[in-house]
Amino acid sequence: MNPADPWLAVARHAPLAILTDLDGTLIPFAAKPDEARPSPEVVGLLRALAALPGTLVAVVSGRPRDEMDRMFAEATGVWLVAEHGGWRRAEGAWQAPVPADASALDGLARSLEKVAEASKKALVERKSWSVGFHYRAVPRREKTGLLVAAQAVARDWLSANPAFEFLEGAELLEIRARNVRKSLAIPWVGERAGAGARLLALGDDLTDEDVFAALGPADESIIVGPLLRSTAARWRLSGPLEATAFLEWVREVRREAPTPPPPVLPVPVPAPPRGKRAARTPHRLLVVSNRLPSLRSPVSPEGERKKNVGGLVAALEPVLSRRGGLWLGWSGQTTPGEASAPVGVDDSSQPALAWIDLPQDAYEKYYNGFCNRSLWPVFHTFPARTRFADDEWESYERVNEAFAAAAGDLVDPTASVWIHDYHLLLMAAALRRRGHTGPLGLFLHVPFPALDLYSTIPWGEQLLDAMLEFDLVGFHTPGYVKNFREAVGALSPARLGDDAIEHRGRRIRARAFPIGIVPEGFQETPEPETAAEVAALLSAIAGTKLVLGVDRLDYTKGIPERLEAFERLLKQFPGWRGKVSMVQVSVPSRSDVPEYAEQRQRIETAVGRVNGEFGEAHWVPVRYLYRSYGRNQLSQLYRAADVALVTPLRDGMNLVAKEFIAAQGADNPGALLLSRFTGAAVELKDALLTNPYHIDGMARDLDRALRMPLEERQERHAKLMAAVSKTTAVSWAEDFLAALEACR
Ligand code: GDG
Repeated sequence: MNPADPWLAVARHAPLAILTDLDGTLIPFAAKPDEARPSPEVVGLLRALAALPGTLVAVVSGRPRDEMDRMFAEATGVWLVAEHGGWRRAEGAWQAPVPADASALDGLARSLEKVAEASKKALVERKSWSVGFHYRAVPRREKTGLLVAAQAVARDWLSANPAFEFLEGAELLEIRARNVRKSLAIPWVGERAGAGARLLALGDDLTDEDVFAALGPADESIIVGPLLRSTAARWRLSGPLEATAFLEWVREVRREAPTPPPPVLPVPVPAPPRGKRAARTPHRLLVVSNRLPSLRSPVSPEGERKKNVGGLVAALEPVLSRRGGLWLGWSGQTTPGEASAPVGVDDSSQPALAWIDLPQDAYEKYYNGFCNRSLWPVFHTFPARTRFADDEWESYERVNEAFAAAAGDLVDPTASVWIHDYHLLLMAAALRRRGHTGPLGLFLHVPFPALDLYSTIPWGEQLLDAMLEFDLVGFHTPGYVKNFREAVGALSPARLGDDAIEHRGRRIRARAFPIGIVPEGFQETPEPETAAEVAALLSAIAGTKLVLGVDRLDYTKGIPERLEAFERLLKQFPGWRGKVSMVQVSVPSRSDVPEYAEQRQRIETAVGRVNGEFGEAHWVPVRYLYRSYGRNQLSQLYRAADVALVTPLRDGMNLVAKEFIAAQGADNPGALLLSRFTGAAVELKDALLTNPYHIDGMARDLDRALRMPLEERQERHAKLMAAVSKTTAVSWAEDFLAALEACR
């Protein structure tokens, strides 16, 4: 059969209803929506098609009505659907198919306009049922910061407005009423086209997916553009030029002029393999981490989400969204018994997410056990807190297998996979056993310990052997790379070359990629309502200098030692009594691991001791907050601090140090007292470096930081800010991915 035959049958069918999106489908994107207009040729083509007998043409777009009216004034007979199905017009006046109250969007539009003010090039568009934040024209280096800020505003608003949802389009963030969708156009067009009609739908973005999914078996769907996500469309054309050429051919066929050969035909979208637990998606990049950026409960289709805060999410979300990648992680749910649940996929989120549940037993043994009571303390150089158990190691192996099985189901064996952290060190080996040939990368967010410590792991050789199945292994610092190479040299038969490790005929690259932050994300002023809470705290300590600590509650962060140093300061430098206040924010973490519960008690005892010994009616020396704050509130606290105490006993990088620097004003910046044993100390050489194991020394350093003259603080801050701006979250992710691609 000639491949054109089925398409000839579609093109000749009567009645035929053609539903097509506009931007990205018939016309290329422009920097601003009003710069993109259909050419007279495209308008003429649609008009000519609509004029043919038995042919109905509807343009189904996200644009507002007035723009549609203007663009299609000459397109007699073409039906219009505006605002993603929220308005439609055949002949006569526009009609709204669903009643919806969208007045709540006014407040959101105002907040987004404030974000857009930071860049002259961003644009907020208020439509009847949605608000759009366009950032296509924003310069590249400002884009991510702006997007992160806009996403944060939208997320907060959505949590209070569940009748609305997020849509992330092509460099457009849109918040829209949930009951307004493009697929509302299908029954409308179908009924009017008459009995026996076939529908032909063309579209390119996520909003077109519900049209594709709602079509009947005799209808045809064509996705226009590169295939970056899984789609309900059955066919694909590579871009607007091909799409218009194809429609011109349909017009010629329907005119019953001598049928010309087709200039281009849609190609089939590969079908998902049968019998798999989840359909293989077309994503070419998969990120895997133990936790997902937001936890979605599969039993909550309304998409109730708990956002996972932290630098990794801020770094990877925008990079993955832009590259059309998929992110796999644990759902946050456990299942009873041994069986693991099927893989869940949500392709409509940005980035697309996939998840597995863990059996309750695995959560205990793999996560609380081997990850957090074995690997975490060894990698952070706490041998006394480390213990190993055979059943926990076996659970770790099983969970790594389960993640690899899910990954293998989700992406093609040639796709790139980027795996994160100490939870998943065995995953590359498990994926290779399943036939994965594409590049596999690992980034370790924690330190890699020195050989004598590493050697305490009973399965250390197996772990290293599995890690050598990656093509690229990334660490925060050259010191960790050196430790890793030393362990490989001692415990594996691999050969250490200058620029790669050679093993089983493959080359493995181990390199430092220091992670960064999105500096702009810490330079925003919070909304007055959000600011009030921190303002109240600040007014309670007014008149004293603020020494600030912010950490997850973890024994690696050295919080009791820091409190002791503060206590020592008050003892040895009594002049500071009544003149300085310490605020310690401790974010609850791993509270079901005994060492963490014990640490919490130790901290609370120390706080009680200092306040009992030194407190006065008018002065509370330490304010201890066991809770988390919003990012903007955190920035507000950072900005108000005279000294940040970032004094972990050991830390892979430590993002709080970088965030504190980014939040300071250049005119009167605070001082950073930073532990030598953080990865951050390698880049932030101009901080005051301190040794958290030496309490007297730390107290002296704190005194020096509190007394540091303005000029010195400014000089140090300028250098530190340059370091923080040099490697950002996004450049980190882009650098790693570029190096991973180079392994292909
Ligand atoms: C691991 C490695 C490495 C904290 N409190 C609140 C809050 N946070 C955010 C901070 C920061 C993040 O959490 C903590 O990051 P750290 O780097 O300081 O520490 P870990 O959680 O231990 O992270 C570490 C990191 O991975 C990245 O590779 O640097 O060495 O241990 O971003 O801002 N965020 C919000 N409210 C809070 O109260 N919103």
